[in-house]
Amino acid sequence: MAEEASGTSSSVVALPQKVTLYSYHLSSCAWRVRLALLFKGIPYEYKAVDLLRGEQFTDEFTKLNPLQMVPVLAIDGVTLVDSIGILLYLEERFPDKRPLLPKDLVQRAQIHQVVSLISAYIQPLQMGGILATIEAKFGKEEQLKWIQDIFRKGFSALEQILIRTAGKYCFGDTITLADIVLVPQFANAIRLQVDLAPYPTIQRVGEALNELPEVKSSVPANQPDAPKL
Ligand SMILES: N[C@@H](CCC(=O)N[C@@H](CS)C(=O)NCC(=O)O)C(=O)O
Repeated sequence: MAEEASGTSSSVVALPQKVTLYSYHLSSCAWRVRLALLFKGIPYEYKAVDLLRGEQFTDEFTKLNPLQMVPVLAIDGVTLVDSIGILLYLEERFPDKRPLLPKDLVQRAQIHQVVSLISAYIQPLQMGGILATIEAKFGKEEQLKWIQDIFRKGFSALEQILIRTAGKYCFGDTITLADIVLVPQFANAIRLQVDLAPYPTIQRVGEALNELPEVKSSVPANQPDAPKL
């Protein structure tokens, strides 16, 4: 990874006055935004939206996001929806606070390729609603096969990319947006009992990411709306 992405928090850009993240502890998309806010050192208020109880369908929440999904981020007097749009806003608004994209255009494109592979292929095909429909129509066994197939195709492609680009993390030894989207997907793979043996690079990078303090504090179990054990 080029040095330009390895900067520290040297920015003089003032922090926004109030930042509110609408999140659900188990949402992988909201987890991406929690991570970016933590890496960039932007304090935020956590507003829980209980997806299991259907709070995303209330009139109040639909006004914030007509697609009725988390995450939503209120920042700088605007309301932003969609995790990738939010990540790009944070990166462009606070480019010097722990940069998550390098300046090199080819590397940026490769990082966007990984972000897209995970956020536009792997994650949408295993959303809770889709898995519930498959289970209801075809049963638990077919649902598991569906999950395994998505991961097999998605992670095989990702492994081939990361073999060439990874250092300690997805692109060299610097955290980028690719790592931000990988963290929740890696956790989902483990939760859904995906065999990671065919993907040694993903496994190594995922485990290295899990050691970071920002990752530890952003995990679902550490969110205010996680069930108390
Ligand atoms: N492309 C959107 C997808 C957001 C998304 O899929 N959110 C899920 C949780 S990870 C959700 O809110 N689902 C609510 C539902 O399925 O009713 C993003 O990246 O933010």
